Amino acid sequence: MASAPVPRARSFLAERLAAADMVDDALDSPRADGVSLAAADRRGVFVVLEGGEGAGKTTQWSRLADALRAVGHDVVAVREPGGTPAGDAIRALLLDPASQLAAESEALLFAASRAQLVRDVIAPAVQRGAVVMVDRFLLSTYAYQGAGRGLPMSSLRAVNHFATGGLAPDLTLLLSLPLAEAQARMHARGAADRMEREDLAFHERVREAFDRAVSVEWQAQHPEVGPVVAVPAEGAADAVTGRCLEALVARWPERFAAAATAALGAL
Ligand code: Z5A
Repeated sequence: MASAPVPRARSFLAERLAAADMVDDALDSPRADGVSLAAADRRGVFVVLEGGEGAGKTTQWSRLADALRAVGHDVVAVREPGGTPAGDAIRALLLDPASQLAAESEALLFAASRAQLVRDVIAPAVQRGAVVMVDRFLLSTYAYQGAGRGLPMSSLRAVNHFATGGLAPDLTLLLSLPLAEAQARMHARGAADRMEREDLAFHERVREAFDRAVSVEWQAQHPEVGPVVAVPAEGAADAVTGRCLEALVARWPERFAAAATAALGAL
């Protein structure tokens, strides 16, 4: 008599991902601390600035926050890693050239800083209706720890879903600048941190990963990153700010048209 088919054993990875899904379910449910991470609870907007080092993200993050505040928007601007006391301590460890970190430890530390920032700052601010502007987020992990360090994307995705509770940016502005120009800006600025000291091949892999994230196909496969639009970062800072504002207006015409008109007039 033929025996009943034996169910195929699930792989170790599949078991781990199933376990991660169970945790995600718990995070997507209403939380005892009142911080809901569900998309339906958002009154504000969650905008991320991304790009390789030297592209001018931090400059634009600060200029955009100022421009939006000047016309009355409630803006919360934070950077990754950091933005909370725990995150700032993690940042110091991650960027210190003296830190000896395995790639896996590095990825987990970025995720730990992100988890704290989401719960303490981003989710509450988006819920109350603020414009939340974050200098780097999940896409940086995919570019630096995924493409740069070569860590498996499935692991980065699972760990970061746990860290973010499924909270995805509403829009990422990806500042795009030729690598040589970005590096010239960094050399002009001086002193390099632990990540910036990586070799050119590392930074080229990071750059290619950011470039891939602009495609419709890549974004369809990575809904956890949210929509990504490329913003050319060449030229004077004023011109780049203008392009960033245009991208915000294209995504949210009613919310940002007045701010953009005022800011563009003042540039
Ligand atoms: N990282 C990671 O590996 N994984 C992750 O998940 C996350 C981060 C979240 C954070 O370092 C490091 O962590 C980062 C990625 C990694 N490392 N790297 N390499 P950070 O926060 O200290 O640094 P950064 O995010 O890379 O920013 P940056 O180095 O300061 O670059 P930037 O923000 O793109 O550029 P900037 O500071 O605005 O400008 C750089 C210089 O160019 C400065 O002197 C400006 O005055 C100048 N600049 C800016 N705009 C212009 C224009 N338009 N023209 C001329 N000059 C300009």
